Amino acid sequence: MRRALVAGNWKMNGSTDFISELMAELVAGIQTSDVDVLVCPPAVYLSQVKSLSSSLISVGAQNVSENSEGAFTGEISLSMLNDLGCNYVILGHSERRSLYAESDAVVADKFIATVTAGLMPILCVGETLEEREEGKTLEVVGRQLKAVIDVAGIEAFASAVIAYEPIWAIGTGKTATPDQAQDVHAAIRAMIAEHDAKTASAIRILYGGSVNASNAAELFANDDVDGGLVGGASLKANDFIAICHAA
Ligand code: G2H
Repeated sequence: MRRALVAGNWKMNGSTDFISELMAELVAGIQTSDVDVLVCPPAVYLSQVKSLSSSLISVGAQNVSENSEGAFTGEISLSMLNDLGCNYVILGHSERRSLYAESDAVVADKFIATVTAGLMPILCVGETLEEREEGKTLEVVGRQLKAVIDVAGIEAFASAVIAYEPIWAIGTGKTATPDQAQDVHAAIRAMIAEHDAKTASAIRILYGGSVNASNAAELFANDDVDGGLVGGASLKANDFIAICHAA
């Protein structure tokens, strides 16, 4: 039985005042330990969020450097995230891949570095609308996964989470149907099973892309959907709390 995870990806949003209010509401509203809850604020607010969080809400980063330390202006290391008490890092989000040219190879290096540092990567995969319409969804998702498995080895997935985020559903209000999500999640699990059946049945596969308080329950009801990676709706306390309760 896999434990559900609901992760909030705040992206480049927030301020100290906004975060104080949001965290107070989340801490008050999230009293259940039936589901793992995670928030991923912008890096400059990680300390603030960690200090305001409860034992029921983990804190993670939206990105990390594959390098350990040194002359990498603007980057953040895994030892810094460890130092702040972060447990998770989102890797290979489509915004990182498309806007900051993160290749499959770079994502694989970040994945290995994250697992080695003892943090849990949330590896994002997903296709564009054009790729879906051309019937290439599984080819694209398979390529993105293979790039990491080839470099990191399947063993590294024992301490990882995968997030399926169809790019056409991100921030568009257009959600994959529960069936579309289930089909791809099952295919991802089967791809992992080709390497190791035990890892495949244990790994959590989150759905991301316009998850909200109204559609979360039907998405999470699918056998292979183990929670969500939530963007816009994670900035509204009541919505995020409702999504956590739906998992
Ligand atoms: C996908 C998702 C969070 P949103 O990027 O990773 O964002 O829920 O706003 O579509």
